[in-house]
Amino acid sequence: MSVALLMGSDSDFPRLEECVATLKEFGVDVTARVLSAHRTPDDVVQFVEKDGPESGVKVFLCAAGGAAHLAGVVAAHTSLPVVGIPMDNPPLGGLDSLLSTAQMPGGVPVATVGTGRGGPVNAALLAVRILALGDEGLAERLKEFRSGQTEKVHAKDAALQAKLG
Ligand code: RP5
Repeated sequence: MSVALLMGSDSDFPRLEECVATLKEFGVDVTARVLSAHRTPDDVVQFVEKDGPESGVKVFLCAAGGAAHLAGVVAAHTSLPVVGIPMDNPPLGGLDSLLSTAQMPGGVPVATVGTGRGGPVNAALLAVRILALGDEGLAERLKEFRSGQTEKVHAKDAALQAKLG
């Protein structure tokens, strides 16, 4: 079982490194590819319909900016879950990407995360949650991650209280 992280351009990758790191932290295999809905449409279909599933891909994460149609095109060619990651590119800052990724027609779902730093991490965590439905070990690691996150916030709150006296 693995996750495919598709991006419209290599210029997206620096903002997706945390997504890859999060998947790796959970021990989830990830295949990252530059595949563009507009510039390499045939390659997208080849990967989504054939190469990806044959190599064990169960969830597609699709990052694109501007006229961000990658996630929608992927969703049109698969029944596997698709998570869209809108990139916060200039000149419009990501609202363009967010709307073009999220506003899918009924019947072709794309679960869209937010723009900005949290989006790529949340996309990875959604993929982990989906895979954890059929993997007890992964479900356990997810539980530990959530407890660790809670503890970190408690520690930050305690530090703030100590600082304020
Ligand atoms: C989108 O166009 C890509 O996902 C990227 O966010 C944006 C710009 O791509 P480049 O011109 O940097 O290749 O398709």
